[in-house]
Amino acid sequence: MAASGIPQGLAVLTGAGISADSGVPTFRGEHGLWRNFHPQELATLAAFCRDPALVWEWYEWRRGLIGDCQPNAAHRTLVKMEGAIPQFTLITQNVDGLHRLAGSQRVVELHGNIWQVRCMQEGTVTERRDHPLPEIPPRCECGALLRPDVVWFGESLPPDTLQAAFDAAQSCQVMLVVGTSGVVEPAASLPRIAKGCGARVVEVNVEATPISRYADETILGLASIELPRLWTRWQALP
Ligand code: BV8
Repeated sequence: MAASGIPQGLAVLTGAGISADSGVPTFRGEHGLWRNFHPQELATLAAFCRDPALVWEWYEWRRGLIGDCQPNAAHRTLVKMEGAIPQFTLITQNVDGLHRLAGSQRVVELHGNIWQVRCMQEGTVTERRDHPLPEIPPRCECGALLRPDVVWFGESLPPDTLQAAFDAAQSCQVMLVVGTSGVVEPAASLPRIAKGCGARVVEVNVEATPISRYADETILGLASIELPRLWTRWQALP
C-alpha cells in the first residue's frame, strides 16, 4: 500500500489500548477489567438500579486505578496531529479522560467520562475528581442518586455526540484506529463507514481485530511506540 504524507482530514478512533501503556487496564485483554466482572452485571442501568452501591464500588475501584495514570506518547502524538491538521477529530471510546489531560481539544467522548457524575433526577452533570468519594453511592444536593456520566450497555449514545462521530467518519480522508478490539457498537462501525466514504483506514494495535480485515494498513505494535513513528513517517513524506 502506497505510503502517504500528512492527511488533509483526519479522524481518529481510540479504544482502551491507547491507554494501556499508561497503566489503565483494558476491557478484554488477559488482565482486562471484564475478566473478573461481567459487563452485563455492572455496566448497565438495570445493574445500577438494582445495586447502586455495587456498581459505584466498581467505578471507584477504576477511578482509583486511573487517577494515578498519566497520558503516554500515543496521547501526546494525537495532540501534535491535532495542532498540525485543521480538519481533525478525535473520537474516543475511553472514559479515562487521558486525551483531555494530554491536551487534546477536539475530543468526542462517545461513552462519557468516568470523572463526571450525573444526577438521576435533574440530569445535571458535575465533575467529581475527589477520590474516594465521601459516600457510596453519592447523592445530589436534591437528594437523588448520582450515577457515573458514562454510557452503559443498552443505553443510546447522546445523539449530538454520535452525530459528531458519524460526521467525522463520513468526511475524513484518513481514519486512524488505535487500540480497539472493534467489538462495541456503534463505535466499531465508524471505520467501516469511513472506508465506505472513500477514506483510508490505518489501524494500530498489538494484534489483529475485525477491523484489520478491511484496513488499508495495520501496524502491529504498542501505540505509544507506533503512533510517534507513524507521525514521523507522515511528516517526512510529501
Ligand atoms: C447502543 C462505558 C442503542 C462504560 C462502554 C449493534 C448496534 C448497536 C448496538 C449494539 C449492536 N450490537 C450490540 C449492541 C449492544 C451493545 C454492544 O455493542 N455490545 C457488544 C458487547 C456486542 N452496544 C450498546 O449497548 C451501546 N448502545 O448502541 O444504544 C442500542 C441499545 C440497545 C440495543 C441496541 C442498540 C452502548 C455501548 C457503550 C458501552 N459502554 N463503556 C464503562 O466503561 O464502564 S463500552 C467499553 O468497551 C469501553 O468504553 C471501551 O472503550 C469499549 C470498547 O472496548 P475497547 O476500547 O476496544 O477495549 P478492549 O479491551 O475491548 O480492546 C483493547 C484493544 O487494545 C485490543 O484490541 C488490544 O489488542 C489493544 N491493545 C492493548 N494494548 C495495546 C493495544 N493496542 C495498542 N497498544 C497497546 N499497548
